[in-house]
Amino acid sequence: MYAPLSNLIDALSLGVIWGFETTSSEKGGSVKQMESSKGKRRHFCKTVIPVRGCSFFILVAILIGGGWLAPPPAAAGEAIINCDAHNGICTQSSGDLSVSLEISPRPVKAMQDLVFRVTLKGTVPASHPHIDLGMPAMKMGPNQVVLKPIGPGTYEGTGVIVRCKSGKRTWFANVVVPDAGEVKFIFDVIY
Ligand SMILES: [Cu+2]
Repeated sequence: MYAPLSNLIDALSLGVIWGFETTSSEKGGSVKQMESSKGKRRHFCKTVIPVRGCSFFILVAILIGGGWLAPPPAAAGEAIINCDAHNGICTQSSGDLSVSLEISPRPVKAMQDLVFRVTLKGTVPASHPHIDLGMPAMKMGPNQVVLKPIGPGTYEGTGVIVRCKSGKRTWFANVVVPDAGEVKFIFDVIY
């Protein structure tokens, strides 16, 4: 949603740096050291391109720069990965609740039985937690992992992460703890 704005800012800063460097390398003593940045830009326009097209040139540069610097559309809505599930246990807190998630076997692959182990600290849930699996900014259909207690504050259940037709590999496991909160682990899987 905010990509066009950030592209514009990127393009503007790139244009300013480019203009500044071009001016600096070309001034060769003829341009005074203390001139304002506005003066530098005018100098850049006069030397590099005819004055008349300067504003238009800058506008076009911004548009082209924005296009070149734009991340692929796929990356725009991507959530930030906050768990390296291939490496071991991930832990997150929400208020008094501390939630650890371990997925095995590792590395974590799609289309195979996975064991999800959740360990809670600081909160005794009203009932057993569960996990909702999904993909950021995508509707993948319900995929819930039922968890059963295997020890004090520790729960386990099995589930399968499917292969997304889009080719994206970023999934989340939203651990829902009844009456205590929820924590979302975002991680990459292997297809
Ligand atoms: Cu998907």
